[in-house]
Amino acid sequence: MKSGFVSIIGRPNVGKSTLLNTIMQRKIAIISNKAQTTRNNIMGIYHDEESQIIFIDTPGIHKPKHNLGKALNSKAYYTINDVDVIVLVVDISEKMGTGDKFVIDKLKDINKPVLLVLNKIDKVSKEMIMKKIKIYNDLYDFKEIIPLSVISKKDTDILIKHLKKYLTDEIKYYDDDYITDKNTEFFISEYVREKILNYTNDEVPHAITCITENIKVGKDATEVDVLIIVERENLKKIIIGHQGEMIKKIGIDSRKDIENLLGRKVYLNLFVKTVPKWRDKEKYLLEFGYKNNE
Ligand SMILES: Nc1nc2c(ncn2[C@@H]2O[C@H](COP(=O)(O)OP(=O)(O)OP(=O)(O)O)[C@@H](O)[C@H]2O)c(=O)[nH]1
Ligand SMILES: [Mg+2]
Repeated sequence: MKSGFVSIIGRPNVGKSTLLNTIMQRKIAIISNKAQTTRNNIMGIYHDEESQIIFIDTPGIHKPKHNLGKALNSKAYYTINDVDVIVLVVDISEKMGTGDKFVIDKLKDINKPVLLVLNKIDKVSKEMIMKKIKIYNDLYDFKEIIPLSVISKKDTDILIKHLKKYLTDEIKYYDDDYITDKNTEFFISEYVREKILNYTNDEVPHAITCITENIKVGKDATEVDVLIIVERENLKKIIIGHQGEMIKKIGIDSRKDIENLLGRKVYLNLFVKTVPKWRDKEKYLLEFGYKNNE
């Protein structure tokens, strides 16, 4: 038995959470095409006959513009010191910029194996892949550079194979049926947040927070209350939509995910509340984060 802790880091929107979900073959982390989708470090524990790999998906590292951004960055950095191996994910279809160098600089002080995943190869040519491998090779002493598409299970299997070379522990840390550190409340509120991110435009900021307030298990169904907090009245209007169309759509799709998670019928109640300057209230965030995540 080989085991170890692996942190998945990188800039926003490169596919870190998609990677975790493909490896785990289930929806552990929510995904959107918008930056800063992930707000918490989320653990996904991969088990097979010969190994146990504890993955930690992290918020995208970026130049912070506000307190929430700073808090997200520090969550990602924190894991770097705490794990055995680091998987750095980059989007191969994007031009390398100061943001990538910013992340790689953070790795220079630590003495741990770093594997580079060049993700989204489905979007680029073979020549581009070769070119990028060379560029990154010159930039840092990566243990492995693996071009792949994290949407493909076959591709992530290749990553797992490489990772196993760098696992040094021989302890089984968790039971076979333990797959994540997050609870049901967390997943429910995240599923709702995912639908909001997917259905609304960029004018809806990422500081939207969803909180699972109540889960009532009934005889035939489970009733769930989720509170959506926004900063401004006009955002509340957007989320509710014309004649409640938007909130209805968010509700229907979230409910499907929640029913999948709980394996039974669900009645979902969504509430929207405006709390001005929500983004500045980091204390609030941490408090609610605590409620939802620990
Ligand atoms: N074409 C293509 N798209 C991908 C691939 N992997 C992820 N994506 C898309 O990239 C977008 C971002 O994916 P996420 O997994 O949410 O990215 P992330 O790195 O977790 O982003 P943050 O949580 O914001 O840091 C989504 O729209 C995904 O569907 C891939 O291999 N190919
Ligand atoms: Mg993510």
